[in-house]
Amino acid sequence: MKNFTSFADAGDYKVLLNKALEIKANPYGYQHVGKNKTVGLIFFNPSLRTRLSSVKAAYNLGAQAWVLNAGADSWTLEMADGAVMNGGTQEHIKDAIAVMSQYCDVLGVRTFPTLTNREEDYDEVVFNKILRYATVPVVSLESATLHPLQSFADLITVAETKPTDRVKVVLTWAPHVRALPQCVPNSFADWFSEVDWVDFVITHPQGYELDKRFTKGARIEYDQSKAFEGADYIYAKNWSSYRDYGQILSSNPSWMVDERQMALTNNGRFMHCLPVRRNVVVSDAVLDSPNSLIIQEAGNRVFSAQTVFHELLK
Ligand code: AN0
Ligand code: CP
Repeated sequence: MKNFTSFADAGDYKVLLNKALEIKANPYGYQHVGKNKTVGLIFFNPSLRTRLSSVKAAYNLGAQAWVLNAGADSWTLEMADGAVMNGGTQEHIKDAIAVMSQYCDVLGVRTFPTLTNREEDYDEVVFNKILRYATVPVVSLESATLHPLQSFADLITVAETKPTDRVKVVLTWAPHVRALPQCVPNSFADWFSEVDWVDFVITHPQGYELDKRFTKGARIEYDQSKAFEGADYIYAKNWSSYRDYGQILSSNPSWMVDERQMALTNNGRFMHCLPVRRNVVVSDAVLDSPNSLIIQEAGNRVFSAQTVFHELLK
């Protein structure tokens, strides 16, 4: 593993998954790997889980971690190549990333999409600059289009709870009041469409089709009830439209995940990456039910990050 930005970077997912389960069973057993090492974490957007689980993951490995909230804590960064910097920006991303690489052995970076310029977002213009200027391995803490540490934690969660060898996993769109990125569903599809013991189905209203690059031929079912039939796992997430880029096309409350839909599943477990708007995306009853995996899933963010840092530091 050189960098960790997508499913493709994970190599053989079965090997990585087994390593994560091994690390989870013995979280402090790899401290020789992180000894005298530093994990740097830079955030261009807010975070609760990614920030704290990455710090905890570094500590578990015996490494130190620092966090920089770009813009808020540092100089205002210029992204444009060749810019004449006589305006508001104070430091070029080229210099900032090269300098931060001097202060760590792995660099985690969170960027976010514009949701207005699809080409720029899907070309990962900002993240690719960071990959170009970093001189240490880079881990995506969520880019403009993907959130691989989340999907890896989701895979760990399904693997350790699955009731049968084969399981049906359904990714469902759900309503939200703001236009959100496609990162989490893109990434979930990027990973789960590849898992050979998962029957993967995506359900959403018309117009919410994700980029085929990530759905990779997964079954799409426009009837949410039909999709939920027999499901072992329901993974809810809102996203804005990829086709009508960044737009909210529907706020149909009947897509909110409630006990009514969960009753159609095979005693289905509920998952969400969090943060979640309660009683907009999913009802309290589902989130607080014994079948809700949301806290275990968030807990597994430590082990997805720890496994990836382990691979990059070892
Ligand atoms: C973000 C998103 O939808 O991508 C972060 C999720 C991990 N969520 C919100 O902005 C609410
Ligand atoms: N799930 C997730 O990445 O949460 P944060 O945005 O709080 O890091």
